[in-house]
Amino acid sequence: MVSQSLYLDQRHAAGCKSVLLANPRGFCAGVRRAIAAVEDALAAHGAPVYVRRAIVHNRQVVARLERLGAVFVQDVSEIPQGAVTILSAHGSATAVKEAARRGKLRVVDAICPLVAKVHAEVVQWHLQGRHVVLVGHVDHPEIIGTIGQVPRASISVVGTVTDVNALILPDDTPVAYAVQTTFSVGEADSMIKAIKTRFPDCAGPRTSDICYATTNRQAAVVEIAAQCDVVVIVGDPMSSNARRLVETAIAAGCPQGLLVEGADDLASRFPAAAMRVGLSAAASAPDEVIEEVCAWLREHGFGFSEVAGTEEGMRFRPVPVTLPGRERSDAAAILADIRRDVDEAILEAIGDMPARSLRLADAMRYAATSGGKRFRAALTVTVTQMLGGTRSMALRAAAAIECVHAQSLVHDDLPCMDNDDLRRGRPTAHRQFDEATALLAGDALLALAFEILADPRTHHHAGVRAELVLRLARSVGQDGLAGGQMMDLYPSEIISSAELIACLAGKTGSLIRYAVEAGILLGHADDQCNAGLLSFAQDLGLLFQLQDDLLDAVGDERVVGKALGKDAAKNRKNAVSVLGAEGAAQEAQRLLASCAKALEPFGDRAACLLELARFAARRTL
Ligand code: GRG
Repeated sequence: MVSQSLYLDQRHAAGCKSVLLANPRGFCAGVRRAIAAVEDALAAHGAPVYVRRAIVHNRQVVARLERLGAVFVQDVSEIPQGAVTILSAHGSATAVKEAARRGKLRVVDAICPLVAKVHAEVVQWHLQGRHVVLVGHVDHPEIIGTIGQVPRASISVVGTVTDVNALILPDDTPVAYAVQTTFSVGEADSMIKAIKTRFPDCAGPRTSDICYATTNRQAAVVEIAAQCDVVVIVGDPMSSNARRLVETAIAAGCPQGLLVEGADDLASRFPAAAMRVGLSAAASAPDEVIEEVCAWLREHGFGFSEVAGTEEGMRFRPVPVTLPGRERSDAAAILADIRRDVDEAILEAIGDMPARSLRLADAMRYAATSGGKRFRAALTVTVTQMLGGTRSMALRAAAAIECVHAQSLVHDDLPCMDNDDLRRGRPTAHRQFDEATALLAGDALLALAFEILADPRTHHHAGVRAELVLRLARSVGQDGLAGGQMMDLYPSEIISSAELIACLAGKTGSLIRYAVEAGILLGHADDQCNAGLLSFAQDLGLLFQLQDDLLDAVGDERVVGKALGKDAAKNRKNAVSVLGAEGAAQEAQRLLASCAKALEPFGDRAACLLELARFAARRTL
């Protein structure tokens, strides 16, 4: 850390414009979990799902989820009876849950587990006959939710030491204190002291209520603040933890703190004389917005260095989104379950080595872990497990496959191919970064896929690893993705159904087939099993692309998260233009029946696989 500071000072002495990145910054585990809950609920139940209040305090996050089909409301009374309803990460009062129950809403509670801990403590203190003194901002949703756990007269909110002294309570009242999870660490300390001084019979939580993410982000800002002319915090003005970071920077000796929503906001308010810039981001600020801000600073001549910071290993179990009441989508549960693990495996493989290009790694992470159904990954893991192989090996192969898939999407979106601006509800990689970076990120992801497969951690047997590598090479080359994409870009004037099938089987089917093949290689299959599964994989690949073409013709852009109707607009050949919408839908049903037949010999063991095939046929994103 010392060396980082020295480095910054030397750059400054040499007249360089420098950015010092605070570490950690950006999304915390609770925010990731809450956002994933909305995405998972959309995948499980289809759009719309209703979300009471901002799921986390960030407009860009909310806008992206709206594009995917989430509808945000202020009050549960606005939600139609029976609808899937998500309660925000800040936590909700019991009266809100009661109203949701009366409205027969199907509720998924995305409350941050660390806020839930505070709720539980507050209820306990109340049951023990203590008056609760809650340290926090009275109008913040988290505080409103926490107050709503107990009768109103049994809890008081204090925002300053003056508030503590002004409480109308006898000094010998048995009290207990609780703290808003995003409060300032320093201010909370002095207020807790004041509470204990005034009320000698005072209980408190065993571990701090202020969450690890707030504590770490504030400490990281303190570390850099005194070395900077300005500390820029990326975040939304409605975010409490973002505003605390600005205050923390100023309290720690930086002359100026700037809360910016994104690059445009920074451009309009950036102090022209600033040479030494500190940069951090709220726990609800998305990576792509942080990257946008970094890009602006880079374009304006700033070089970057980063403090070592605290490693954050916090992981929460996903919010369960399967609900009683209507048809339950088991496929959604399988996909949600695999998504976390596969994202982790990809992030680990991309790594975090400071000697490498940060921008390339950022673009790789952006392309490979920003959403996506993880359908191919789910196939590999499901087939491997069905055949008695181990999940950890399957996850590595699945990560490799999703890296290739991400590469193909990045390249497919480039101006020289489909020229798309939106993918998975976010700007495409070349829009978010630039064309050269997107191209290189794709190349690096493809190389990484082979590296993962060739690594002994994927399989102890070199022969199996070689086979995994060889078959992947074939799946992406002339007889696979690249070949299929060429047929798509340069079709014959009159396309036969054989050509159509070859194109679909290449550009989409080959990787889906490979996902199953990888599972076969990692599990233990005999030749007969093998043949049945390969026939299943062949049909599933075609089915998946047929449904994609149907979605392009009749899907909902907000749900799919990308521009639709492009094939018809560009007069491109696809399953719908060749077979007609009805013909394509019938063919999809025929392929689904064929998938089911191929799985019959496996009986119940193949239930998850069959569920994934059904998902491919009815998916809306
Ligand atoms: C891999 C060497 C190499 C070249 C790539 C650009 C290209 C050549 C091929 C394009 C292949 C392509 C994009 C086919 C479409 C496949 C498809 C249906 C994509 C959508 O898949 P989903 O729905 O996406 O699984 P998510 O976002 O859920 O991951």
